[in-house]
Formats: sequence, C-alpha cells, structure tokens
Amino acid sequence: MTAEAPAALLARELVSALVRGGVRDVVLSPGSRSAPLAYALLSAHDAGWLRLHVRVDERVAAFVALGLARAEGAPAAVVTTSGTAVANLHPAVLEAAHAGVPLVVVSADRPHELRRTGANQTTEQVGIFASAPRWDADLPADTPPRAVHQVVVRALAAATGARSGDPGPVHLNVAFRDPLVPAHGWEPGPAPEPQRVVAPRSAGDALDVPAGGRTVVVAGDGAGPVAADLAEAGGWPLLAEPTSGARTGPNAVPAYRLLLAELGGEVERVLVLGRPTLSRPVSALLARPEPEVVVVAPTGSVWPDVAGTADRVVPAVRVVPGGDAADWLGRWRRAGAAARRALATGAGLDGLAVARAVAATAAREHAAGRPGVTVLGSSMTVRDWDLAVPALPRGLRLVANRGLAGIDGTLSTATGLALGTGGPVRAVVGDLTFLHDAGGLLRGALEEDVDLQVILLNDRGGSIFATLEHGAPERAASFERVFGTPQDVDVAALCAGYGVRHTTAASPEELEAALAAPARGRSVVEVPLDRAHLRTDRAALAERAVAAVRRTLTAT
Ligand SMILES: Cc1ncc(C[n+]2csc(CCOP(=O)(O)OP(=O)(O)O)c2C)c(N)n1
Ligand SMILES: [Mg+2]
Repeated sequence: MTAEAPAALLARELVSALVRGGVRDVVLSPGSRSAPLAYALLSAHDAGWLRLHVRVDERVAAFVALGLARAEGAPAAVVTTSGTAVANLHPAVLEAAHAGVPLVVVSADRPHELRRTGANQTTEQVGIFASAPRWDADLPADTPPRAVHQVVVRALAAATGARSGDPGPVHLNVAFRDPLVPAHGWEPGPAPEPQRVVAPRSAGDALDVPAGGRTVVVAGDGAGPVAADLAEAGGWPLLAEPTSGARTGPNAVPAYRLLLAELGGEVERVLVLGRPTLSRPVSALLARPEPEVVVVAPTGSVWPDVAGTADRVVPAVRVVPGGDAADWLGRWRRAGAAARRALATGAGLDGLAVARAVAATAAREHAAGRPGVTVLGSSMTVRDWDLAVPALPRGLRLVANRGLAGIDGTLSTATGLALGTGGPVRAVVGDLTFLHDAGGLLRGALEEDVDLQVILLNDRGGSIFATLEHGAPERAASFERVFGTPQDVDVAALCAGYGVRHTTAASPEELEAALAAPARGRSVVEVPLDRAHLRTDRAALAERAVAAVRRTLTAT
C-alpha cells in the first residue's frame, strides 16, 4: 500500500488535536490548498467527532464560526485556503478580538520554500491580522504530530483565555506540501476523549496529587521554595537547579543529572515548577512519552513545556495522602550522595571545586546572619553549580539571568543587585562573560560604590562548547577559532585601569583566603583554569560518578 500523503496526515493530526481540545464546530470554505483539511474534516464529521459547516464566502464563514463560538462559549474554528481568502476573515477576527470570543482561524498556506517566489495564491499570511490574535503559529509542512498537538493545546489555551483570563481569536497558519489529496480514506474511529491539558484560571484551585508513587519534582529557574515544600510533602526526590530557590532541604538530590540515565526510566510522574533549562538529561526525561508530566505554573500565559509532553498545566498542586513508593526517595538520595562523593574526588581547583567553595562560603555567611546575593554567569558556571553544589540553606539568594541565558550584562546585573539590596554581591563568571561586560566595571566618579566581588574563572575562552558536539575530536580543526575563541587579556591591568582590586587564586587555599576577605568595594579574584582537557576530564569524572551510582543502586 502506498504511504499516506504527509499533507493528509498533518491535516488529520490537526483535526484530532482540535477535537481533543474541545472544538466541536468547524466552518470550512472550499479551496485547493486547504484540501487536506477538507477531507479530514469531512471524515471527522461523518465519524461524529464534530459538526462541519460549509460556506463559500470566507467573510461569512468567519462570522458563522464567531456566532457558534459565542453560542457555545467554546472555541469554534474557521478553515480557509490561502491568499485573499484569509484576508476575508479579518472583520470577524477583529470582532472576536474586541469581544473576547474564542475564534480559531486555520489558514492553509504554501510550504515555506514557495513563499515570495511568485507562487500562485501565495501572500504574507503570517501576521496578517496584526495584533488582533491572542496567539498565532506558522506550522511548517513537516511539523511532527507531537508538535501539532502542542501548538493546538497552546492555541486553544490562548483562545479560551485559560491562562490569561483574556479569551479571543487565535491564528494557525498551516503549510501543506503537494500532494494535497489523501492516498487513502480516513476512518477516524471513536471520537478522541477531550483532554483538558490546561486548567482554566477560574478553577483557581489546586490539582490533588497523591503522595508517594514514583514521582519526581523538577524545579527550574524561579520555581521558588514551594517546590521543596511539595517534594517534602509528597516524599519525592527534588531535582532543583541552583537558581530555582528550591535547592534546599532533605529531598534535594545532588548531581541529579547523573542519576537520570539510571533512574529516569522508572519515573511515572514529573511535577515541573519554574523553567528548567540547564541539563539535557532533564530535557530528555521530560521528552519521554511514558511519565505523566504536570506543569505547575501559578502565573503567566505561557508555561514551560519544551518537549510538548505536558499532560496537565495547573496553577498549583496539593499533596493528598497516597501510597508508599518502596524506598523511591531513599534510592535517589543514596545515589545522589554517591555521585556527589565521586565528583568531589577531582584534585586541585576546577570549576566544580570553585562552585563548592563559593557555595560553602555563601552558606556560612547566610548562617552567620550576613546574607548577600550570589550571581552565577551563564555557560559552565551555572552548570557546574548544578552538578557540584549540595542542598543550600533555605532563603540563600542565587541569581542568574536565565531568562535568555546570555553571557552579556552579568557584571552590570550584579552591580544592580548590589545597589538594590545595599548588601554585598558575589558574582561567579567565566572569562568571556567577564570580558563581554568589562564596561560594567566602570563606575562614574560621582556614582555610589558597591561591594561586588567577582570570581573570574579564567580558562581563556569558552569552555562549554568543548563539552558539546563542537568539542568532538573530529571537529578539532575548527574548534578554537569559532567556538573556543581564546583570549589573552591582562585582567590585572584591565582591573587596574578601572580602579578595581585584583588578586589571583591559583589554589584552593588562595581561593579560601580571597573568599574570607571582607568584600569591600569592587574586587576581582582571578582563578586561572585550563580547559585543554575539559571534555575528556569531565566525561571521565561523570563516568566514575555514574559507576558509583550504579554500585549504590545494585547494593541496596
Ligand atoms: C550574549 C550572548 N552571546 C553568545 C552566547 C553564546 N555563548 C554561550 S556560552 C559562551 C561562552 C562563554 O565563555 P565563558 O564566559 O568563558 O564561560 P565558559 O564556557 O568558559 O565557562 C557563549 C559565547 C550567549 N549565551 N550570550
Ligand atoms: Mg571561559
């Protein structure tokens, strides 16, 4: 049997996702580019999934859909072909925008490579309704099914105002590549169960989750201490990034990144708080099809779900009594402790040792009632903290610009934190991060000074790339010039020029001494590091740690 046309499969996936998301009425205007949708909608209608209405004039079709959406208080869709057809939807889209009606516009389009080529009936459909839609998306012809599902979930959440409280029109522009006719008929079977992925804001209350079970809590940037509370209440392992505000308490599992290959396959449910961005094993866990993924996002119209696997998006979770999970937490904790011990065997001063030393100092200062802020640079710094640093005291303030994870503006952000809190700030940054914002060391003669201690990990270039694909031996020839980007700046002289104190810490003892010195004014502690063998050193270290994890897990 010939394979089904990709356009037909994309159209069926889209129709299925709309039905799962609660669309019951679709108004179609005939056309060629939208043919895959026409066939799929007719089949869905015949199978009782939805009611299909057909109108020749798109302006009429859109207003009919608007009326259906108003009548039912549920999203209704209008589907058109490409070109002027789409422009004819504009009046109804504007009405929906101002009246807050969940009108779902689906416009068929040429594939991306045919746009702006003079192809027939092809114009700029993306953004054609300007700011009227609450949300829009441009789906390529080869969009995979999982992504179609994710886009439709987000589109319908925006249309109904589930998160924003602001319902209105949304626009899905979908590219279809020839052939537009299905190779075979489609018999849709029983209607898919409606899936309420995104809890409506008005529901307000928390999702009940039974304690126990093979659940883990993932706390990304900005999760807050509630993630630690949740993990403790449920008896669950807590995989908390350093800047989550939740890397605290007995459930925080150190070096969790190295445990996921061993234990990740057993996870049945993941509660995600904040925005996890740091580690590929966590991304891989979230991308797995098996575990139930619950995104706990108290605010915001956009929620983190990169893999598009979220089964529920809720404002809060309440832990209710539940079963026992056969030493689930205990295994994670023992494995984490083993990984941490193995990681600490590295000799001398490296990024991991600096992370441990600075974190210990911050914890001591916090305990002594001298709280300050610690700022972490992007790149290896924040990841080294994620790997090496144990649970921290509750309330200890760790900040990183994880919004977009830039290496820019880090010293200036730290300066702003010092000005804003009136207290001391310690910033740990890589050399390129430091040099990117060297201008941030400039203090105008009439400006207030700040207590800012910069711990500069100077490995003369961007070491993170060595740990990625780019650092593979077979790419060595291009590596240094366009990724490593070595530099030979005389940092001591640069600091002198800016009137900033400079010291060098080349050993653990020198670093301890520098950290113990009171942070008055602006100072830089330069830690010289070597990145030549980082890739192999880190791989070997991770291997030792994973071996220790395995031994621990089989022994118990
Ligand atoms: C503004 C900006 N430009 C480029 C990047 C891409 N980038 C990520 S890490 C990195 C290198 C950082 O080097 P360094 O600060 O020395 O840290 P290391 O990797 O050595 O730990 C670059 C250029 C970025 N994140 N932000
Ligand atoms: Mg560097």
